[in-house]
Amino acid sequence: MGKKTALVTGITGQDGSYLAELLLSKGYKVYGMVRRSSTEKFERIEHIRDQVEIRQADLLDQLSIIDLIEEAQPDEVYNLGAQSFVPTSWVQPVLTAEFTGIGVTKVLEAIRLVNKKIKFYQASSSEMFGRVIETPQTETTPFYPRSPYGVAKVYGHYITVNYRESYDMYACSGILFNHESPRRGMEFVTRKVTDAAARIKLGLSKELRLGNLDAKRDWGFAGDYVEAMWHMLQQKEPDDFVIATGRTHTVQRLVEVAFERVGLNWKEYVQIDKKFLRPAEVDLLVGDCSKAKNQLGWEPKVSFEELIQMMVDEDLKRLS
Ligand code: NAP
Ligand code: G4F
Repeated sequence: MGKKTALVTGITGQDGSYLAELLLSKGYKVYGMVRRSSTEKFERIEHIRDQVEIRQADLLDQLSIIDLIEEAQPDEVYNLGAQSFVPTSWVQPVLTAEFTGIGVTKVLEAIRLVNKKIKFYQASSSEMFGRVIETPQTETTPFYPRSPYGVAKVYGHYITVNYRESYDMYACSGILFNHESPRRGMEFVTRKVTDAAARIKLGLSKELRLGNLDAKRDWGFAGDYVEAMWHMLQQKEPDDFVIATGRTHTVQRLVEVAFERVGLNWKEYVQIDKKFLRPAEVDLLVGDCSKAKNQLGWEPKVSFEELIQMMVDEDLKRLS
């Protein structure tokens, strides 16, 4: 078989960069879709930029996606592009719905029009479980989203299922629990904490202001999670999978691990700031990834403690 081709939306994001690396290592030709910006934001893919075909298109613009899929003729499309920060989804609920929800239909419609045989991956989210109905959460746990972002992801999830069932397309959703890395955006809580711990250690900052320390998340390593995305598109039949570690920790525990890594007592530096509380919170997430283990042979490799220590160490290196 010849070289496979993949198209990745959201290639400039955390997951897009790890997935592009993985696909290149497997010998794929990789197209990356980026939206037009007055300044380029390619930091995460700078090291592989000459190996990927970057093209401009936008999840808000149907024709641009059709044109790109026609040009790339991909075997696989990974739809990672989204407005992915939960608090922003209350500030820009309509835009979030358009990028994160309707954008999925635009990509599916483009595939249906150009070539129904193209395999499709949708970046679904544990945020869809929201106010959880059962614990741990599995592929059959009912959704109860708690943010406009979560609602948009539920739409994206079900439209993916619907295209699979309506048009016999190979369309899969990965229901991924929180996954982080040294490339995580600065506003997400893990990176905000590891960056602050490093800054305080180096004397560049004096305090860290946070919201809800009691929220619990199932945090894994993004590098592990993109492998699961790829596995989902290599199966005989399309299906949906929960991708998680099965362990959950509070935000406070995250803070403890990060500050322990730099030898500081977090209580001396962390302040609670109401501005970081959300209109509706997701209190607890913990996933059961047995189906992915059994059917995909996928398992997380990096533990929570290793992940946070890796992020602190990288932030220290960058800031030193
Ligand atoms: P991220 O770092 O925020 O990256 C999002 C990407 O989407 C960026 O490349 C961004 O481009 C692009 N994008 C945004 N709006 C777009 C538009 N209108 N047209 C084209 N591209 C657009 O997110 P991530 O953490 O890598 O997550 C990847 C996907 O997985 C997202 O769909 C996210 O919602 C989902 N997800 C993430 C997690 C997690 O814990 N990380 C868990 C479950 C699901 P710019 O660089 O131009 O902003
Ligand atoms: O890091 P977060 O902003 O991630 P959140 O909201 O769980 O969403 C992430 O994971 C989802 C998967 O479940 C993805 F779909 C989504 O795209 C994104 O990647 O917040 C985690 C927790 C929340 O409970 C929040 O209230 O941390 C709590 N938190 C406490 N203080 C804070 C802060 N979160 C942020 N961002 N900033 C704070 O100062």
